[in-house]
This record gives sequence, structure tokens and C-alpha cells, in this order.
Amino acid sequence: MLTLFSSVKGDPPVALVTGGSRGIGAGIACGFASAGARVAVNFTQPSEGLRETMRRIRESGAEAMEAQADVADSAQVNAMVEGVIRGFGRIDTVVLNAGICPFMDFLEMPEDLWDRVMDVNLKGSFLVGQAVARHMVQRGGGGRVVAVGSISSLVGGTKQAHYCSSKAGQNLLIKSMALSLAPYGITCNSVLPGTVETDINREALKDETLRARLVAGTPVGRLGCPQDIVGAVLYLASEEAAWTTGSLVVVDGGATSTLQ
Ligand code: NAD
Ligand code: RM4
Repeated sequence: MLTLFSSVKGDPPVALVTGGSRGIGAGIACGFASAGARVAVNFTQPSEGLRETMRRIRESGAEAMEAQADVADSAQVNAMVEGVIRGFGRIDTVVLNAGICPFMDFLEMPEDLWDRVMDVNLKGSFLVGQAVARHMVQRGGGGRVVAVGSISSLVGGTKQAHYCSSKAGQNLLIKSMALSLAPYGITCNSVLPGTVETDINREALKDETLRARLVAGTPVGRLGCPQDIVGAVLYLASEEAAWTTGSLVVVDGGATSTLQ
């Protein structure tokens, strides 16, 4: 049985999950709630997904708060982090999950699309990671930073030059943060999912040829669901993971283990 990390022993831990209103982030937010944490759910715009996620968290008996911010905007990020600290007193774990992947051929890719993907996926991880880490250091240290990366940080992808590059950058951001923050008892790791069917790729996966190719390339024999990712994130947010830092944990049904 794992124990989620809490900087105040005996007090329920506090987790902030970016992009927590739907998809993998919603699964992670609900996973923290079921494991006894108080959860701040970051989102950009109010949505049915946000209301549903807040309802699921509260249904499991946990406290939840909304934390609005575009992760690519430093002023909004700082206001969000301050708001969560005001609301819950502190942050013990931050999950850097917010991300976008507007599929586009390399030859067609406009500069502003490249910039936006970098801003959300890479700069957003830096801004939120730094703001929360500064708070963790200020409150005396101890903490967990868990990024949701991607197997697309390890291999290229058609229509994903911006996304793969942003996720590869995020891997080394996390490793660099792990070095800087180790003296403060703050661990920094990434979970790298394979293909999980969510809003980010639902349209692309309507292409049956693509879907069949992805399933065939996944030894476990199916695409992932958000729940497949939650356990690895909770482990990295646990007390027991104190000696795990700078790690990239692949959770992909075996996809990157085969050339099929
Ligand atoms: P999703 O589109 O359902 O969720 C993405 C979330 O990020 C949404 O809640 C969205 O509102 C939020 N977001 C987007 N831009 C934001 C911004 N500027 N500020 C704050 N929040 C923002 O897709 P998902 O699959 O759940 O993606 C979650 C993470 O998982 C992403 O980082 C994605 O790259 C990663 N990932 C997904 C897959 C997959 O196959 N679905 C695979 C590997 C990694
Ligand atoms: C993943 C992987 C998936 C894609 C998502 C958006 O990392 O590349 O195939 O659907 O990103």
C-alpha cells in the first residue's frame, strides 16, 4: 500500500493537476481524490468536463477546487498557484499534464502553430513547474513534480514535429529540474504514455487504417485509456518514490518495445 507524499505529516496531501478537466488529467485528478488527496483542477474555460470531474472528485469524499489558468501565460500561472496555496494552504504534488497536439504535416506547419505547441507543452511545464517548485522550497522543501510526457518524445511522428519536439524538451526540463530540486527533497519525473484515446486524438483516430496500425503496434493489443496512466503517476507522487527522480516511465502497452 503506497502513501501519497504530504509535506505535513498526517494531513491530507494537496495535488494540482494541470489540464485536469478531461481525458488523462481528469483520470489523474480523480485518482488523487480516491487516494485521499485534496485536488486543485486546472482548466482554461469552464466546461461540462470540468463540472463532471469536480463532481467525481467530491463524490469520492475529497475536497476539490477549480484553478483557472492558461499554462502558457506566466501571470495567469502565478495567480493560479497563489490561489491554490490560499485555498488549500500548500501544494505537495504538481502534475504537469496540460498539452495540445494539433496534428499537421511538417511541410504545412505554420510558425504560429509551432510556437503555440511549444508554449503550452514546454513553456507551460516550465512556468507551472517553476512557480510550484519556488513555493515548495519556500515552505521548507519536500514535494513531487510529475509530468505527463509522451512516447512521442522518444520517436518522431508524422504530423507531430512540433509535439514530439516539445515533449522531448519536456523530458530534459524534468531531468534538469530533478537536479536543481533534489537538495530540497523535491523529486521530478515523467510518465510517458503511448496512445490513449481522448479528445486530443479522437478525430485522428477516426482513420481506421491509423487506428489498426496503432493497435497492431501495441503488443498488449489495445490502445490505452486514462486509467492505464493513473497508477504510475500516483506512485511517483508517493512517499515510497523518494529515491526516484529524473526518471522517464514509459506506459505504452509495449508500443516502444517493438518495431511492428
Ligand atoms: P485532452 O485534450 O483530453 O486533455 C488536454 C488537457 O489540457 C485539456 O484539459 C485541455 O483543456 C488542457 N489544456 C490545453 N491547453 C491548455 C492550456 N494552455 N492551459 C491549461 N490547460 C490546457 O488530451 P489528453 O490525452 O488527456 O492529454 C493530456 C496529456 O497527455 C497531454 O500532455 C498529452 O500530450 C499527453 N499525452 C496524451 C496521449 C494520448 O494518446 N492521448 C499520449 C501521450 C501523452
Ligand atoms: C501521443 C502519441 C499518440 C497521439 C497523442 C496526441 O504521444 O503520439 O499517438 O495520439 O500523443
